[in-house]
Amino acid sequence: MTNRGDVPTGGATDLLSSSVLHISSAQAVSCTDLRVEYLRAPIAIGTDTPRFSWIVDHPQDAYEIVVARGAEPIWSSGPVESPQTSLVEYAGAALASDTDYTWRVRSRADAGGWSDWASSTFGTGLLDAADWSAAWVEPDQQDAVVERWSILDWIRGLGPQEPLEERLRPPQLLRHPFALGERPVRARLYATARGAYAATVNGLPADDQVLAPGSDTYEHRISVQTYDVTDALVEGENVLGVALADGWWAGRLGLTGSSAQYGTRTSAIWQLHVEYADGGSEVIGSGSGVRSSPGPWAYADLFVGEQFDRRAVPVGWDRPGFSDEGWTPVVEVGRDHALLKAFTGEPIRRVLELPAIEVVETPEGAIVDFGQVIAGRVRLRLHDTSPGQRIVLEHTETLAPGGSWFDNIQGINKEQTDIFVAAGDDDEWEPEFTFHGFRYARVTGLHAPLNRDDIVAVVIASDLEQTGAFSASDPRLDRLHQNVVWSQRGNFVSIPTDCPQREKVGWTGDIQAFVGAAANNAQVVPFLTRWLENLRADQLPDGRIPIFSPRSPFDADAAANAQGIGSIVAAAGWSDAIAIVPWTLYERYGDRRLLEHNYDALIRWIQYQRRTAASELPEALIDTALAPDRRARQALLYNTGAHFGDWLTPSTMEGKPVHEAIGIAPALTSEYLAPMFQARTLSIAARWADVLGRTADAAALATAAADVRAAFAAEYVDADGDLPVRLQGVYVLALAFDMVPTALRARTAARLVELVRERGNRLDTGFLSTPYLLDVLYDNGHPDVARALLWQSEMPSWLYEVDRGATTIWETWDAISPDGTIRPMSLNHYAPGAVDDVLFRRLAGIRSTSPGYRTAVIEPDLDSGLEHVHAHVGTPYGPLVVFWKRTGDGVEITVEVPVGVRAELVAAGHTVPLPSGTSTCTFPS
Ligand code: RAM
Repeated sequence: MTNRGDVPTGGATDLLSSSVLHISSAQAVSCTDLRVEYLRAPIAIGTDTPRFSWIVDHPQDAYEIVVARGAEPIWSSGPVESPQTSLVEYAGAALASDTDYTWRVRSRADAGGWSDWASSTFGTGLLDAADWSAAWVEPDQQDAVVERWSILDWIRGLGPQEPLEERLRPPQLLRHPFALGERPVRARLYATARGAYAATVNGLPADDQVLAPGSDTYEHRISVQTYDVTDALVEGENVLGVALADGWWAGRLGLTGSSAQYGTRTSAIWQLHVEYADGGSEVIGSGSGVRSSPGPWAYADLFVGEQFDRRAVPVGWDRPGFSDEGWTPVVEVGRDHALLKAFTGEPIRRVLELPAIEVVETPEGAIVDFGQVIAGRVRLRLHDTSPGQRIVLEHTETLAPGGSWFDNIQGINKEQTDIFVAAGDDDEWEPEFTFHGFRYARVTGLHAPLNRDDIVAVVIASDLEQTGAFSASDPRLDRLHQNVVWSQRGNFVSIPTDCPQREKVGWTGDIQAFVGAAANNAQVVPFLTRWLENLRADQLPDGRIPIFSPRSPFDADAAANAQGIGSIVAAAGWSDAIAIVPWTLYERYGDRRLLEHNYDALIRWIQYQRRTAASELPEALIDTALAPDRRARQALLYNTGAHFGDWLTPSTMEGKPVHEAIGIAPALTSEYLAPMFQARTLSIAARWADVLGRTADAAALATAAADVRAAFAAEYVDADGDLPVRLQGVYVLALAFDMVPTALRARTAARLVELVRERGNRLDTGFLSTPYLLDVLYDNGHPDVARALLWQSEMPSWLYEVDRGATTIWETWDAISPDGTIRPMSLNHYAPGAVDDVLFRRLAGIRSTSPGYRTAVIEPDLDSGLEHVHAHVGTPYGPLVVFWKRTGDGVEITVEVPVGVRAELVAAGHTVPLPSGTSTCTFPS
C-alpha cells in the first residue's frame, strides 16, 4: 500500500484535475465562495440573523467578519479563534428590511497569517409585516368553479360534470401605471399572490423565475418574491404588469384533482420600493389605481394545462402609453400582511431545454420524443400560422402500445394538454402557468409536418445547485443515478412533491425516504427549510404532522369526511419526516438552526404518539383480558390507527387492480411499522436534544426510545428473532431501527436473507423500508445479498426499470411490466430512488461521520463487481471526491478531501488518515 499524499499523480488523478486543490505554504491563503444562508449574494434573505459561509484553502484557526451598510460597518466579529467556516451567525445590531449589505471575511491559516479580505453582498427582504402598507387587489373575475372529489370518486372514476370551458376560467392581467420623478438608483419589487403570477416592469419580465409565488400552505404563510427592477424603471411613466392565474391557490391539485382548495378568487399584492440618488425614497403599492382585464388565456391550470390565444393579447398592455380605459378597476380586498414571508431559496426557473430526439408523424398528430421524462412544458416555434389556427399539445410520460395517451395517469383532470390559438404569421409560444410530467408530446393542428428544431422541452424546477455526481463502470448504474437526479429535479418544484403528472403534492413520506439521496445531489437546505416551515405551519394543534404539506382547508375537510385511507391525517413514517428530514440535513450540512426551529414540532409529534399509545389498543386486543405487564407494554407502543404502512410493497400488489391492492400493505404492516418509526424518531430526538444542550430532554427521550424498543421486542419479536409478518420490509425496518434484541439480530437478518432468496433475490419492500434494505444487509453481514439485489434486473428491481428504458424512477416497479402493460402509476416518483444514497455511501463509500462532514469515512465497496466508481458530494467545505478503480494487480483509490474535512480511508483491511488535498492509495488485491 502506498499513500502518495498531496501530490496529484498521473492516471487516476487526471479525471480530477479540474477540481484538485493545490496546497503549498508559499501560496497566499484565501477565502472563496462566500455565501449567506447557503446562497451567493442573495438579494432578499428572510431573516435578520443570517449565517455566513466561505471556503478556505488552508486549515483555519481564526476568522474575522465585517458587515457594512454602505460605507458604515455595522458589525465586526473581531478575530475569532475558530476553525468554523460554515454558517457563522450574524451577531450585530438588528438588520433593516429592504436593505443591501456588504460583508467581508478573512481567515487566518494556522500555519501563517491572514488571508486577504474576500467580500460579497446580501440584501434583506421585507422582514416584518409592518413593512407592508399595500392593499391586496382582486381583479374582476368569475369565481373559480369548486369541484371536489373524494378518493372514492376517484376510485369509481367519477370526473367533472361540465365541459372544460365551463369549469376553468381565464387568468387576469393587472396593470399598474405610476410615475417616477427621476430614475431611481435602487428599486426592489416585493410581490406575491393568492394564485400564480408573473410580473413585468415596463414590459420586461421582473426576472427569470416562473410560477411565483410557488406552493405554500397559503392559509398560514405566503411567500413574497423580491425582484431587482432598478434597470427597468425610467423617469416619468412606468407600468407594472401582473398576470394572475389560479395556480396552487384556486387550481386543480392532488390525487383527486379537486379545485379551489384555498380560495375561489385570486388576488395579488405588491410594493415597489425605490431609492433616488439624493437619498430620497418612495413606496408604490398595489391599490385602487390598478386595472384589470382578462388576458389572452381562456384558462390556465397547473393540472389541466392552458389555452392561449395570441389574437387576444392586448399588445403593449404592460408598457407606458397603453390605454386601459376599457379595463376594470381592481377591488381592494384588505391589507392583511400577517402571513407574508420573504421567500428565501431558489425560485422555480426554466433550468434546461431538451431538443426533440425524434418526431414521428402519425394520423393522430406529430409525436415528439424528448428522450427524458421531465416536469416542464414545451416551447414551439410556428411558421406561417393562420389566424384562429388551433395547435394542441398533449403530454405523456409513456406511449401505450394501443396509442392511448394518458394511461399511466390515474385520477381526474389528467388532460395535460395545452392549446395555442394563432394570430397569423410566425410565432413562438410556451405556456406560462402550467407544467406537466412528460417525455412525449403530441402536436396536432399544424399545417405542415413538424420540424424537429421547432420544438423543445423546457424543464422547470426549483433551481437548486447541483453539488454531487456519481458514475461507475456499469452504465446501468449511471442511468439509475441519472434517473434519480431527474426525479429529484422533476419533483423539486417549489416543494418536494410525489409526482409531477398526477398529484404535485408535498407528501411527507416520500421526502423522508429520499432526503439523504437528495442531499448528495443538490444543495437542498434552503428548499427544504422553506418546506419545513410549511410543514410546521400545517402541524395540527394536537401535534399530528400531516401526511403532506402544504395541506389546504379542503384537504382537512376531505380527510374528516372520508373513511379508510382517505381519512388518514398523520401516518407512521410520513409524519416522522419532522424528525428524519431535519436530522438528515443536520448530518449532511451541520445546520443546527434546523434542529432549533423544528424541535418543538418534533416533540409535539412525539407527545401525540405517546398519548395515542397510552389510550388505544390494536383492534385484536380490545376486549381481551391483558396481563398487566402486556397492558403496560401496549400502552407504550404507537401501534393503532390507519397508516400507509410499507406502502406499495410489491408482493401485495401483484395481480390486483391498484385501488384494491394499495390497502393490503397498510393492513399487514402498520401495527408493526408505526412503533418502529416511533422508536426511530425518539432516538433521533434524543440525539437532537443533546445537540441543543437540552440534557434532561435527551435523557428522557433516550429512555423512552429504549422502553418502546423493549416493549416492541416483547410484543412482536419471537424467540427466533422472527416478526409477525413475513415481509422483507418489516424485517428490514426492525433491523434498521434496532427493534430486535442484539442476541437475535443475526437470526432476524438470516430470515430477511431467506425472504429475499424466496423472491429470487428481488426486493419486496415498500416506500418505508426500501431506503434501508441494502444498508441493513451490508451492516448485518450480508453484503453479497445487497449486491445481488442491486444487480438484479428482473422485476421488482432498480435495474429492471433501467433495462426497460426508464429515464426517471417509477412509483412502482411494475409501472410498466415486462409485457409492456402500463399501469396507472407515476413514472416520476423519487421515493424508491432513495437507493441513490447507497450508491454514494457504499459504492463510492462517502459517509459523513460527524455533522456536516467535519469528519468523513471513505469506505468503498470494492467487491461490488464494479471496475471503477467516480463520485463527489458537496460538503460545507467544498467537494469531497472519490475515484477508485481496479488495476491489473489491485485497486487504486484517489480521494480529494477539502480543507476542513478530516477524512479517513477504510479499504482492504486498512484505515488510512487522509490529508487535505488529493491522495492516491493503492492496494494489492
Ligand atoms: C400517493 C402519493 C405518494 C404517497 C401517498 C401515500 O398517492 O403519490 O407517493 O406518499 O400516496
